Amino acid sequence: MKNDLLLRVARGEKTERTPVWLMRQAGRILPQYRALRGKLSGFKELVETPDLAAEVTIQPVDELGVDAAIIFSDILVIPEAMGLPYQMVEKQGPWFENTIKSKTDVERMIVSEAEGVRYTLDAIEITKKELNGRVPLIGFAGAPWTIFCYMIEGQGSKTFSKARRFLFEEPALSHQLFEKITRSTINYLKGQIASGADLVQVFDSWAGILQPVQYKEFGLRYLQQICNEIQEVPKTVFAKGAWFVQDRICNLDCEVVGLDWHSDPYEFRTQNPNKVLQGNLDPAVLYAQPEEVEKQTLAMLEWFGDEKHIANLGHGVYPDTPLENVRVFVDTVKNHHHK
Ligand code: 1CP
Repeated sequence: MKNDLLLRVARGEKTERTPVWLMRQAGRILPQYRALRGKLSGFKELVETPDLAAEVTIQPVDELGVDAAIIFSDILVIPEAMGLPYQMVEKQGPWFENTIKSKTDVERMIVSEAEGVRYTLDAIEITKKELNGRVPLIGFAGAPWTIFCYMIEGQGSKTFSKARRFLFEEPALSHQLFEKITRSTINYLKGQIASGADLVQVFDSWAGILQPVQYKEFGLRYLQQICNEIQEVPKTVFAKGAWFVQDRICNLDCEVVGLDWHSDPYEFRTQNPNKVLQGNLDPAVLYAQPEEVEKQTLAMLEWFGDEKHIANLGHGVYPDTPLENVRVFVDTVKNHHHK
């Protein structure tokens, strides 16, 4: 591998500089992406056509010079492989025709093998060939709690109150569903690794909406199961809003912990001196003037320190972010050499 900075840092090694990539880097911020996407029937065609998914996965590496690629897919491929097909509605987001409401619905869900998402495995194989060792390729999946949210709710939501209600009304049935999601996710991540993913990230985007006792019971427990079973490559856990269980997240068997911008980098680093941390600039900073973007990026680098840090945003880059500022963010990290 020509540039293995990300993997060396994930393993805890010292490096000459901090690696950088952006969550949601493959997407609407890039004109090449918008051009290709405009020619297709929709998001799903892109995800399900391996050659095209590989192409957009590599675009940010060519265009921005980031230190990693993340495979172009979505976390919702798992509910679909388990038996709940989704649609991606233009300008609105995901939509599921069927959702989980009863015991029969849970019983109908299958534990998916990795083959259930063959197109993403193929996309990973093609991407690896085309990257030809330029940078590592990150595989990913949604965390069981976040997947559960979509399976119950059937679409995005500010509160996911149906999903939270289900936990209280049907705790035993909820666990049955969590078991199936977790098994499917482990199978899928192992498939991605077998196809060439060099590191995997688990996104728990809705971690922050549960109260701590419940997040421990329905969130962390299954994250732990995933972390314990995936031993082939380094793992990153990104649990957005889960600052209330930060110690427990850091104690998971994962090499890297992703932080959103609610965590104070200096405090978090001081409290967890040995953990590799990823993050955490507020994506809204990238709307500021370029000088301000540079200033805030340098401040972040200083707070985390030169070791055990992977520079990223605290959540996905917003689609209307000026590309020039994305470049400033990436270049500022790349020009900052360690002493
Ligand atoms: O038509 C389009 O281009 C739609 C926009 C889009 C894109 C580019 C969606 C719809 N998904 C994706 C790709 C995607 N999704 C990636 C690929 C690569 C990259 O990061 O560059 C990844 C990692 C995801 C992960 C994902 N999908 C998450 C977890 C990360 C996060 O941002 O919190 C979640 C919650 C989803 C669901 C989803 N998919 C798409 C949307 C708009 C949403 C969110 C819906 C909601 O608000 O609940």
